[in-house]
Amino acid sequence: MLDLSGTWTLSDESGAYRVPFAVPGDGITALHRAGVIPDPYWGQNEYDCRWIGERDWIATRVFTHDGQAAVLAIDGLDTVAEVRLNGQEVLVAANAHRRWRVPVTPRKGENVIEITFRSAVREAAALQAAMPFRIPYQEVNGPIPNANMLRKQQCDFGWDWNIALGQFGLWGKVRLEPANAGIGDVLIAQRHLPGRAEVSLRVRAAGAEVTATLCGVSASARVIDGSADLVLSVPDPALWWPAGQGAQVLHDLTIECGSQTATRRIGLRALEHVSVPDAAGRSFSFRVNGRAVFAKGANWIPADALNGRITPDAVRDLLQSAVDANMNMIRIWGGGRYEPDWFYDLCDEMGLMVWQDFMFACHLYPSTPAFLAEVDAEVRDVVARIHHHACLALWCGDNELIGALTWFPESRADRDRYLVNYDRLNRTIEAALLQTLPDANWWPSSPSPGPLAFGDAWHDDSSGDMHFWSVWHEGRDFDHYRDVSPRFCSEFGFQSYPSMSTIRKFAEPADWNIASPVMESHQKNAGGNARIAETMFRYFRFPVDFENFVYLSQVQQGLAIKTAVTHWRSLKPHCMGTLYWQLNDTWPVCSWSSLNHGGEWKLLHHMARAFNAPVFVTAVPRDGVIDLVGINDLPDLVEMTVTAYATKMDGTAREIGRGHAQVAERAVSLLQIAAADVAPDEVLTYGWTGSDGTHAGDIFAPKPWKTYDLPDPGLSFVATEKDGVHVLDVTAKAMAFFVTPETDQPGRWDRAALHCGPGPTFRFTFTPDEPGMSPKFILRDLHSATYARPK
Ligand code: BMA
Repeated sequence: MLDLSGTWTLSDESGAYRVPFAVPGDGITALHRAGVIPDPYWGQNEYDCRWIGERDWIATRVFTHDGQAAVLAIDGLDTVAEVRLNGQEVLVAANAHRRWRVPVTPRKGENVIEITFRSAVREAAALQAAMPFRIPYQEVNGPIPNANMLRKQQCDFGWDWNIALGQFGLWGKVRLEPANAGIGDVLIAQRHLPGRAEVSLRVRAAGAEVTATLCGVSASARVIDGSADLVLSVPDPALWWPAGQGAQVLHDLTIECGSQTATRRIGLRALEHVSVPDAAGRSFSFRVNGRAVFAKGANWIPADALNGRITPDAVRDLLQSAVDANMNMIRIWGGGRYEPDWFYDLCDEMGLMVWQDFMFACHLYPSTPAFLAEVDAEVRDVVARIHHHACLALWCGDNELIGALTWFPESRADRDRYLVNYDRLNRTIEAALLQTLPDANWWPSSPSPGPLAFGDAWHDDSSGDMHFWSVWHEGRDFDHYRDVSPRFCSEFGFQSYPSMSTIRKFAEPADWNIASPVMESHQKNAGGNARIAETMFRYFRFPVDFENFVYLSQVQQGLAIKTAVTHWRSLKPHCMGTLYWQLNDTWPVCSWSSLNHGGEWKLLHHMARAFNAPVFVTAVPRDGVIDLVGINDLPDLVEMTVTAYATKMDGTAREIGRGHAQVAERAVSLLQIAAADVAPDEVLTYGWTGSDGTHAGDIFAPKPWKTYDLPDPGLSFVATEKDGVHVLDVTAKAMAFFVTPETDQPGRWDRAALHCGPGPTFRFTFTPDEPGMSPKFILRDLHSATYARPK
């Protein structure tokens, strides 16, 4: 095998530019590293970088070879490209989502490989012009037009959180393999029977016989017509579980054919997607090894807008943050990419179930024979590549394509045409998936009320999965989250500004104003900043300055999502999943994410860790009552006890009730309090314990925070350091809400947005990214953020 990763040369069609090109990587990152363009993420540089995607680029590399026949393997070619070996065309490709394997005969000695990347912007426009009828795309998610024409990461042409650069390049490895390498794709299916797991394999191989071994069990089969079928029966299998449910046991499956060996690391588990008609409509849930598992998590978008900037270490950190916030599922959203193999390895190891969309989002798509043939090949290829991962829970046809039928004048005027057009695409995906993997968990679209149902899954909460956007996109109150009872909410979100440490990476202090052109250019959802500010007026007193606006925008985002998640968890098992929009960011931007670009936690992420806790109590206000509902996601029953207090702003508290119940998989009311028991100048504070050892508490403010007169809590702290970890012991003289420590150094806090009352000490710990720093600390809380300090 000859790895062709490393430094190539990149030049443009005019010959004006010639720079080193790190492969795998993208051309824009190469131009930036060579100093030809500024950092596209800084200020408004984005707009000065758009020209790059409007021309062709040529990447070349020289290598030496022994001249034996070989296979050129390319794992990610973005997108419309011709590949030449020693001047001869060997591949014409137009799909960034596929792997390519081409037989080639290099010369003995020196060879030149050359890839011409056609301008994706021009190619997309030409394809649209050649369509039999116009295929509309969503302009708010496409400042560069016609992304829907290309099998390319759709957000590369911009999105309502993404920079629009039209990147190109090689996002996967490039190598020369010996011709006739013995083992190709391996399709793996599992069946779980009492006391054993039956693992069936279909191995594509060039050879006479294949032998496979798993957990000490071996089987062999002859190769017939290029493939061999084997069954391995594993007694008493050690099972894989999602995070929070058990261990993530992984086993090496070894496949041998002649002198060739291949391995796949698999987890043994029965992962069922359950969606059946019931009294409410149609359910939607996951069952792992026979146990119903409430899915808690978020939507995943690409780890960076530029592929060349993505590193496995940074992605590991993002996924670890998901697990640390008590998540067990991510949804790989359909406007990005199918991730590289190592991504799914990480999810296997961490117990993060993956809901995998096929890569179609928000636009309409062609159904020409050429387009569908490309989709068919893409689906078969991707499924064969990643299906064996233990984390893989669901294959979903697309993101929001059913809703999109109602978004364009063309499809509104002729729904028949565009619905049939959509169904051709959707059936192509479904058929290619199920022919490759007959037992796959398939869901036609997200959101969808169910198979062949084309209703409004943005507002109908009875069936299937729901995208509930009324609070953000329609400006409804946070309480409106409690008006719907989704079966599984796979998208709902609320924006915030990125943290100051992230803002410093793209804006000078002179631009630190919520309406400055630089801040506005880092907000891609039209009206987004106004929505954040307007919502603040509804719930809070206005923040005293820009930095406190940033902080309060994150408090507000956290409250919105907490309201949704905790309420829908209280409906368990009617509702069986909450995946908020969105976990991460592709660049520094105002968005719905809970992690800043670069991985630092926003307040929502800290709050999610608390509100996703397996044993939890939430306050549900309704009809003059506040219901304290106990939720338990652990496999075993938990005895829960809750004590409730009405608490004044100075911290004086009166006990107003106690409750107790056994909580298993169904959420249970522990205590009901008359709403009138909490006076207008009081909040409800409550603490709970569980027989599993849980000891936690929370606050519920029945009225908007702006209506409470907050005394200065006189927050103070004592900072100490041990072995590079900094400890802040915080005390308050009155109630202090959403207490958040900040530093001038990069690193991670163990918690934030904590409510502190007078009396005890509240401990926060900070682990800096680099040891040996002497960070400075400050504290923010609702009072410091919204009450002007006396001069
Ligand atoms: C959803 C997503 C994305 C979008 C988000 C915020 O519906 O599927 O298309 O970024 O809304 O508007």
